[in-house]
Amino acid sequence: MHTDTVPTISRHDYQPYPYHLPRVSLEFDLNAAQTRVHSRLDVERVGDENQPLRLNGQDLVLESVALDGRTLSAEEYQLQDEILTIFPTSASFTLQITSLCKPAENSSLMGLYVSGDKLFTQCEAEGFRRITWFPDRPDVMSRYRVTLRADPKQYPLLLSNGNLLEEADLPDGRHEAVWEDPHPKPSYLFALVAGDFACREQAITTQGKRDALLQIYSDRGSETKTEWALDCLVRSVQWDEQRFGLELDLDRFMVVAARDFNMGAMENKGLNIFNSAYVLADKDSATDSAYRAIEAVIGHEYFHNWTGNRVTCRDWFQLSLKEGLTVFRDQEFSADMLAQDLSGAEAASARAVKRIDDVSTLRIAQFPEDAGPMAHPIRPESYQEIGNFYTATVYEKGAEVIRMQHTILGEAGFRAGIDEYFRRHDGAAVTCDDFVSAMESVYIQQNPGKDLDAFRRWYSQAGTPRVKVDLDYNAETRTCSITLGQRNEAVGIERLQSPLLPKPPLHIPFALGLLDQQGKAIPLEHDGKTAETVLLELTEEQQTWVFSNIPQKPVPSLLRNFSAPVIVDVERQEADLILLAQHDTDPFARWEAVQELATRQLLALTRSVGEEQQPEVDPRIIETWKRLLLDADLSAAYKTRILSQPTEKELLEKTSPMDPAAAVKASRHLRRQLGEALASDWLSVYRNSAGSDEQYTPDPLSSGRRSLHNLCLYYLMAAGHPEAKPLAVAQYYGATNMTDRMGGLSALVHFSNSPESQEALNHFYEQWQQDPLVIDKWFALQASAPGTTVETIKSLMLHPAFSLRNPNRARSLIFQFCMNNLQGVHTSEGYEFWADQVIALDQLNPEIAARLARAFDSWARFTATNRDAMQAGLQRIQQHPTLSRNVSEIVSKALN
Ligand code: 0A1
Ligand code: ZN
Repeated sequence: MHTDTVPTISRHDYQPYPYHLPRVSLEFDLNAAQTRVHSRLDVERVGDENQPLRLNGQDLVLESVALDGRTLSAEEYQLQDEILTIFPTSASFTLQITSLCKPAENSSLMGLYVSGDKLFTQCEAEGFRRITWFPDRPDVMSRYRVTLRADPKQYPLLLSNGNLLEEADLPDGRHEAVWEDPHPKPSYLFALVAGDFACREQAITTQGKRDALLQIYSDRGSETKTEWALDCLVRSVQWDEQRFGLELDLDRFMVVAARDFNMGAMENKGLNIFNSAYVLADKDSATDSAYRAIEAVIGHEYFHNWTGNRVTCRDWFQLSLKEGLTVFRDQEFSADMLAQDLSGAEAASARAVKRIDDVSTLRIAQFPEDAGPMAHPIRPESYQEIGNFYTATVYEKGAEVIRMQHTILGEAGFRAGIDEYFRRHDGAAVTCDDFVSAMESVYIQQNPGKDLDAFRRWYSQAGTPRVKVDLDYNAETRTCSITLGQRNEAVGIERLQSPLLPKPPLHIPFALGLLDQQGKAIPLEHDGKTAETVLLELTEEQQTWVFSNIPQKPVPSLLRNFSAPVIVDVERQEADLILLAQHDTDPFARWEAVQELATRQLLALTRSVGEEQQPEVDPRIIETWKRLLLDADLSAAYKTRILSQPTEKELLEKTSPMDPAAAVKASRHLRRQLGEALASDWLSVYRNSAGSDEQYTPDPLSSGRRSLHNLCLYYLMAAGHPEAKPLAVAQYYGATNMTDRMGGLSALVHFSNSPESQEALNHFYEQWQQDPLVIDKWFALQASAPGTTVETIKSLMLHPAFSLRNPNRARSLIFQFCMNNLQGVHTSEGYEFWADQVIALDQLNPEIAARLARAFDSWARFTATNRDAMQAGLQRIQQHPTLSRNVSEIVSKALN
């Protein structure tokens, strides 16, 4: 497939489908080599007469087509370019189609595929067409009845969406199960699973007193690791009832773990299919972060049952309708879980930990995307391959756009908006605009005469807006005026299309606080209320707000809680940042001030990287770090965040031209200096934060303690402290949970290329070789280690445990190296290796290949040597004769 032959699909070309398919009946003769699917579709015309019926199909063998029971001859239908066209003559009819697909040959993991000895499906976005001929688009919603037939020995369990109607043994030795889903759904939410599984289940009663069964299916033997996932699911059900009044609408809700899966998980109606990495956990094999990730993903998929399934997308341009909203909901769920049982400042700090993690993800993954060749609005205008638009922009920025609506409307107003959204659209396939309109109905009540017109532009503009802040203090009038100005430059494709068109202003909620010179919060009068934090709604290019009764020139605390996904431009003295680092009562802004201090220091270091001697770190930074480290009022989890310096990747993004070698060197220098200067403090905090041998739980308090413990070890190792290595060795071998064990092992592997680190790695492999998820960590750790080169990776690829076909394995070794090992990959061999792997992966799994292909999207911003080598890699990929649509779209955009 080549770029010039790939059609571009535009949002404005949407046309409703001219037929309804109220009922779909599917019969599967399941077999890994060849599965036969008989479909029976009840079809009703809704559009004009004489409209042909077009069905999608991909990699299918068509056996027969019958219209109202009469088999059609090949002349009576058209089969071309993956479209089957039928020419019906009546307004309602039934269509029966028999076709074959080949699960064992399907390495794309889309449609029906084999994983181990089991069968799974993945239909979002356009995978259903690999199962049977169908209008594979989200606005065609049907009731499904599904019959599964298979060999009972190989596939004892047969699952699909909805309720199990009957099970029977068949005369030919096979067995069958019949499922019916009472809820109409689009094809992308269809699922089936067949194989031998263990099940852990729990019966629950919902708010509305409905009985339901929650089930987690996993490989036999791993049922000991599904307790946490089930617990997360139970809490997700309760949380959605309490926070959003949304109740489970099914008698049973199933989650099935798959070893081979392209993404995190999939929200198929009543039958979620998960990457096993987001299901399986026990204290010996999963880290605290894995536990939290499972909670987030279980929550996410469960919350889709309403935001995504009950109300779905009209077309794929509306993807953020369900994804942005559902990510926002899972973020809030996780934050509420962290803050459970806490109140006041403690609860705020617990929630801030989650906010900090989410904003860091946004900045690392989404900001660069929004500044690069793949920049797109959260509601894209066009695509060649929709699989390429499951992006940080649609998901994470999409969630920020929802969060801003929450911030503007307040919790109660947002809830009223959500209620209105479901009142209007339950059971329908709708647009992002429909969502904003529901929210707007509440906004108008709150703010007569205003609307969300400027806010809607968040859905159509790409790029990260910049907000410039000017503060003017008048001692005579004791007033402080704050001027906010917004600027949103054209990015990506926008640059090519309309370089001079100014983008109209957005509606930006900007949370602000003012501190006096002693660090005390100044009460602010705004909108008839007095508060420590005010929300300024910037809707024009520039606006000024004046605050009175300000006793002295204040220090502003800006964009509190990251109230909008923007970059703040402001001139600030180090002294102000230090004051905020000590006193800001907004825990997010406080963290931000410390990050800003560290970033300034790091950038100064990158500039002097060529010099003989690297400059000493500003003693005020060390002093700030020390105070925070020893501050008894801060939680361990929060301390870990505030004392972690920005990652090498974040720093790299801020260098211009981008210079990986300088970013790596500066990062290491600062880390070492902080390690050395505070060695005795790191050591004492390390000792005081040691866990006792009491029962492990992944609760926020003890996992916070473990994270701080590991951070101390990390700085001690960075400093080359004489006690560090023995501590790391002792921690590794003496650990009673995976968080401590990984902490010890990564400290060894990252900081000492010593016999001890190799021994520990070997020991780790020996111990855990039976557990694929742990071996993923083993590969990932080596892939990201400082001394790792392309040669190391190539030899790890020859390891018997490596396989390019398993996405988790490919991610743990190849992605980890190409995306996160700046020192290893930013070499000519590194780029060459990357291009080779994109090409190799593309032959197996285009979705995964296209993600790897994006590793150097920002190549044009690098220093000349790096830039030219990356460009050559991209060109080599582009010239490959058999490129998928997925990879082709990515590289052609990157080279444009
Ligand atoms: N809707 C899922 C994401 C997902 C998308 C595509 C997939 O296959 C290629 C799988 C999952 C979610 O948001 O969790
Ligand atoms: Zn989702």
